[in-house]
Amino acid sequence: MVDTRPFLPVSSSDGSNPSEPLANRCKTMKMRLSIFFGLLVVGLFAALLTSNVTENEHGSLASSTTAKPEPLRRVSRGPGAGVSEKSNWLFGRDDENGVAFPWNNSMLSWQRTAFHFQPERNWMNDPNGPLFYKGWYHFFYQYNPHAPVWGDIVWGHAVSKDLIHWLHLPLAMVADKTYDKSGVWTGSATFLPNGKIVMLYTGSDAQAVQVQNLAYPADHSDPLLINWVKFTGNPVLVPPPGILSKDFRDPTTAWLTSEGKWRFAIGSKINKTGIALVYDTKDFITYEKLDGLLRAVDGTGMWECVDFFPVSKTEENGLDTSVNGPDVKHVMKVSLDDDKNDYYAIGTYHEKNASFIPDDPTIDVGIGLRYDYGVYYAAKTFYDQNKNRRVLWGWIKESDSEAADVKKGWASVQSIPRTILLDQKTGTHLLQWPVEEIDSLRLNSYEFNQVKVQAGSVVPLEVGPATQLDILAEFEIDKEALEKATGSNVTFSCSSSGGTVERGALGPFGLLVLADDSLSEQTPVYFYIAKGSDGNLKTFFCNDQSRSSEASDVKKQVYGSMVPVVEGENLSLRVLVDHSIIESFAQGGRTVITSRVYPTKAIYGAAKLFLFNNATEAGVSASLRIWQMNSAFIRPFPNLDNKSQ
Ligand code: DQQ
Repeated sequence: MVDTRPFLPVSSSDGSNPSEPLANRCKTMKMRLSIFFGLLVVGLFAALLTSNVTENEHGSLASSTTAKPEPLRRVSRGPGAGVSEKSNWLFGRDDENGVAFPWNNSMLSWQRTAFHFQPERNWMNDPNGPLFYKGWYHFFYQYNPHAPVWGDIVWGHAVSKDLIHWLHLPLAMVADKTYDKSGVWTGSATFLPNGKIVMLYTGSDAQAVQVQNLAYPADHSDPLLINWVKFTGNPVLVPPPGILSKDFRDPTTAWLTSEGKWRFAIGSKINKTGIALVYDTKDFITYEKLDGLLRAVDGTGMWECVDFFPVSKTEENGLDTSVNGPDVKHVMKVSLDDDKNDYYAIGTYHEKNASFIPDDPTIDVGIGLRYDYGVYYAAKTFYDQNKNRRVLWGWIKESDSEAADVKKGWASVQSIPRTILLDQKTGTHLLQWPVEEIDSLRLNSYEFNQVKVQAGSVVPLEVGPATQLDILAEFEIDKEALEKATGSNVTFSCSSSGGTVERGALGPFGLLVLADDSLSEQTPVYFYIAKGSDGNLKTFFCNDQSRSSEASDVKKQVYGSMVPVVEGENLSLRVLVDHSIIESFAQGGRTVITSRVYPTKAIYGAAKLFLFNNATEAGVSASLRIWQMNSAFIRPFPNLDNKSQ
């Protein structure tokens, strides 16, 4: 039976100790008052500093004073243009509107991330055509240069030497042709054997028909790849018979067949069945549509941003997209337009009939495993020939209201690029891990060894301001409690649970991230172990946003899923905290959750970190290494004469 009483912080509510001598208590009171006034002055100063925000292109400002609550309107963005909904609907029903929290400027300014990729302003969505060329990592992305909402989509472009510090370049492609007049949508890069690059992308044409177009760098000797040429024969592909004009988008990177042709997939649907069409080409000018499909799964709806790549069964490195053979498995990923999540399956690619067969059809693509159980969509990998690894990018949208995005003048971030490998221990999962370059942002570190966290307790971790952190943690659970706990056939799931207030014998326990001192705001990142009636243990990894903010106009779900724990492994997690984003990785990245959170109090110096254990029986012991994280340099490329097209 679970106990659903909320757990309490270990200290009493005002924090004073009645057994303390009066003189000490007065001294403590004086100290608190000076700290309070000190913080007040710092807070006012921060508000003053941040009140000078530039006007966005719609003329709206993040106001420096607390605004009155305003009603929020539901606006649809995307489906009218034939693409999935890009607007956040925070409140349940179609006719239901909510009220905006009176966000002030210092709260909104705090939300901007410090080491995740973001354009300087406005809206961003899918990653496009990532690649490494002549010493530079290139990142292209879906971008609205005019507003912090989806629309007017073109390709933004930035370069980096290390995937962490970025320099913004002029737009790579704008909507200037009839075949992409309504938007330069998602696409992928392919390297030809001569080292040249071709980019296939979807154009939403003047009639909003989805077509595929070819583009290539104007000057391959330019390491920055600033100028792009669109092929004069565009569009190279139009929707084939039987495919609706708005269901044909997002070509993958092409891979070589043994016959020496290039092959790639495009997402679509027929009725409610998600499908991936396959094309062959010798020259990227003429194309042959193959009869079969790479894969089709009933009931999954439109497939966006299909990704298809090999992973090694034996090695710890990534593979070029064209590699195949007995030591290789294939991964197919689809972004489901219907539920806005990225799903993958591991299986075998059969070149002869150009099909992908999942190892386990019960967890086929679109109905089984997800890359990330939080906010993460339209992801795309590329083979990084510089470091012999496959790198995954993913779009992390906002979980607040569009009105708040307009006030702050920006919307969306990209995940920290992640290396992606087959988990050779389980063979059933992928492992995602922040690229090693992120470690270069680590500043001073704090170590905590074997901290005992009793059932029903909270332990503060003194690490200074807790808004930019890299946390590595391992948990050992009391063995006796594990054995003693009675099993039950009640099934657990993070998303339908009550979050951390739902207590079981063996969990939840983990970290309280972005929490204020009184714990009135907190985002728990945690494990929950459920014992079945057969005595088997199942471990879940969850993220509870229900108390992440006192504001009502933000999403507050409980995210998560099961995480396999292999014999001999401790429970381990890594958490990257960067203002309004929390990326968390369990068991080396077997299960990953990204949350966007918008605290109103647990911000700046008031953001703290705690360990917690809300199990009813088991104690846990935690060992942690925590780094304060530096900010990345993300700014315009210096001294570039603005050569936009
Ligand atoms: N985003 C692009 C489309 C893609 C969608 C449009 C996925 O190409 O299907 O911005 O977020």
